[in-house]
Amino acid sequence: MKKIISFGNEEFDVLVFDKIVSYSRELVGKIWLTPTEMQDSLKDIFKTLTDKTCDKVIVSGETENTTIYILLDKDALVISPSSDLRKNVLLNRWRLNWFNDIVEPINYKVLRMDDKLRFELQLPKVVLVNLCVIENYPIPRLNLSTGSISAFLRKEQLADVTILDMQLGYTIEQVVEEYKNIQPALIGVSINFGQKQLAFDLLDRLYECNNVHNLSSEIVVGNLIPAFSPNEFFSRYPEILISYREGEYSWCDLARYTKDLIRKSEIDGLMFLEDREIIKTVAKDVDMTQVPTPSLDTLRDIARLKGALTIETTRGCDYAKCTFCPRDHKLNSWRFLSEEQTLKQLKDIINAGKKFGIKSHIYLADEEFVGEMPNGKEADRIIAICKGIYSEFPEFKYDSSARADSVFDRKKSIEWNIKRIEMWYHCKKSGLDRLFVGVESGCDRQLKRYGKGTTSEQNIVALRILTALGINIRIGFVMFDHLMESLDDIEENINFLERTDVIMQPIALDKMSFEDLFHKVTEDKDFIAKHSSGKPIYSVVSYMLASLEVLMGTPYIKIIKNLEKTTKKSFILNDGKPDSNMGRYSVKFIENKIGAISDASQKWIDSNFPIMYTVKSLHKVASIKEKKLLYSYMVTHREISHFYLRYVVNLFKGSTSLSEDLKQFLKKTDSVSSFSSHLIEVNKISGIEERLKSCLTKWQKLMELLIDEISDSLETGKLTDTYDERLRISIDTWKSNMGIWELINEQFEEK
Ligand code: B12
Ligand code: SF4
Repeated sequence: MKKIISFGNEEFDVLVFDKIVSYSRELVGKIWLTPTEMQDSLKDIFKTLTDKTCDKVIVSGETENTTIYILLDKDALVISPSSDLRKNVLLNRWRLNWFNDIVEPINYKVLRMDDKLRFELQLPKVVLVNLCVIENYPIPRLNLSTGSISAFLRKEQLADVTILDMQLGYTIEQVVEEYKNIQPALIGVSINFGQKQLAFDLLDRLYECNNVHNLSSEIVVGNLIPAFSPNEFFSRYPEILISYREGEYSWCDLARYTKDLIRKSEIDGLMFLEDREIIKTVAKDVDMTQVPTPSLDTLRDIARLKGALTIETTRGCDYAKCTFCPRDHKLNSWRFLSEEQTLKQLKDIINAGKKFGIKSHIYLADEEFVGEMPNGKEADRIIAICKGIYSEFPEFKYDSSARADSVFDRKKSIEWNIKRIEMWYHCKKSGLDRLFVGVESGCDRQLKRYGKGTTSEQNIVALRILTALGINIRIGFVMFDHLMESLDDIEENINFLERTDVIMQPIALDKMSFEDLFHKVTEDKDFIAKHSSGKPIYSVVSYMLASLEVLMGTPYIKIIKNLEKTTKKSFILNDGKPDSNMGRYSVKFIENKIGAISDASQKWIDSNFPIMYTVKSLHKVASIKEKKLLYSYMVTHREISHFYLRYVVNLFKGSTSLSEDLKQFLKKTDSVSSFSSHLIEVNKISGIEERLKSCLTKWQKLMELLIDEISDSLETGKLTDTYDERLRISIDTWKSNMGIWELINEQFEEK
């Protein structure tokens, strides 16, 4: 006998329902689809299968608990294709024990609508905007700020979220148009370093829309910049809401607030103005066991733009002692996803990425990938994740980052150190393609100022261990800092970077135990000499010639402020006020000459940043052959930058002829004599700035050779550009800016 189900005053064969459920399962498996796309598709399939037009379809939830609500007359057909409907968060808010008489897991159920269910199903519309200064970051990466908040809201079934990511080409105008169309209850803008002016442009337009079109959306800003400078936002926009720290709980509360379920003062982690006073509510740490896979709505566009995938497996940092790192917004507590969650999220992203031809290569964005658990269990956690990865995804590759003392630490036991080697071995085996190591300096005095808790010797051993395990490394290096007293510190750094006995050849571990390897790389000079790769350290520096950014809220700015008090001199420029666009202070170097060299180096970085960032971003997603070529360009750029600094330091130390290492390098481009003559000429220039400008212009000629080579490769088809020619544009821009020496972020200072 046919089994019949009543739904919306109609009778349906149960087989029809089974078909709807099975179609729904297939659809929600496409985790990159937006709820709106799923809704439209479900409306059509319902019509095809039943010949009826439903009143409305609502899709809510995320990967695991995506739920479909098909509304017809007074009923709702609720389908939860991949999880037990009895656990549905929205229905459990509706009525706690609504499934009391149902003992087995179910995937769908027809429910009679009442006012409370109708109220729960009114999901406030939320728009989340990720800003981007596209000239600086032409290649996108999955944005986790908006993706994490969106996934959390969907998982809790509290809002209907749309993500607008300017990395994908949205202009302010288009964001405003979408805002007018969607008319959300809440719009959130994520404001990162360098995006303040862009944010103001957008916020001005949004408030204007609210006035002109009578919209009543609450406007919320979050991420680092508003958290660093709330006053500035409040003085410009007194009605704005600022979310500080993690946004997940704030947004859930904001959604409840729009439905009058809670008061503003009960919203987690929020700042707002009341009677001209800033009210700041408590921000709870997000429970990591509840953190879902970030929303992948933008995945298809990221694939189109050859962008990269990224994910966080941990949050925060409990080392928290680096003097240049502000911890207020990003938290001192280290929390982690469980092994199962990590593997599940990786699987979601890899599988979805594959559908659109994105390589199985993920960039882990963790602040502190390794972390610390009681009894050194953090190494076991990572080993378990690695084993999960290589048993399930043998092709998988990922990049991550770590501090040097997460690799090697003489203060810890030998067993601890050997276990770390084992851990990094498993990381390599599970596809760790590149590890970014926060080395920061090759000079112990500077390392102390940076609060790294490491020595240059420790950095060297850590790099030897990693490279001996066959792990590709990149290192973070902050060449200049404001408290640097002499050129000797820079020279020490340069000598460190030129060392060729640190990056090792990969060692076959089939005949050597982890313990043996530990002793060999820490004690055996002959072994080290025999197995060194001969590559200089500068070839693996991520950003060459960087200066310390004295960020707001850091121990470093406190040291400077103390120095001002004790010396009664002022070092902080702009009347002691920070640049709230970059969340940092402009600080005078205690040694003028070093300040001038740092300034010129920053101009060098900025003139090359957009093109090299594009090369770097394309390298992340290129085929093996193109990857090699792009990588060689990155190394050449590093090499030119390194020797530029060697040249400048030698010049300022009074040298009148080229040093041996410089000659060796310049021979490659046949330019020894031209640089020898330049050195003589530049020595005649008296002003520091003029001398440096002359050096920059001279060395830019070598960069030009590199840019021409990149351009040739593009023209001859050795390199593939993005579909909208972002590399070509970067090359042309570089060329047209030749000889113009200015700082990128000055262009975005408030006008
Ligand atoms: C990717 C990245 C970059 C990219 C940016 C790429 C791009 N296209 O924009 C690059 C490499 C260019 C970069 C550069 C810099 N970065 Co960076 N970067 C990161 C990284 C690794 C990942 C960011 C991320 O995805 N986070 C994960 C998401 C979930 O966290 P989130 O963005 O903070 O979002 C949460 C909250 O902020 C909040 N929230 C965010 N947006 C919104 C919006 C609204 C409306 C609301 C309500 C809430 C909210 O809720 C979110 C979920 O909880 C972080 C490390 C990290 N794990 O955060 C460092 C990090 C943000 N960078 C940092 C720094 C210092 C920089 C630099 C200044 C220099 C440097 N040392 O690298 C430069 C500045 C760039 C410039 N000149 O403009 C620091 C920030 C300092 C701090 N502790 O506060 C971090 C934390 C790394 C660190 N520990 O040192 N960075
Ligand atoms: S720089 Fe990295 S290790 Fe240092 S305090 Fe910040 S997050 Fe922690």
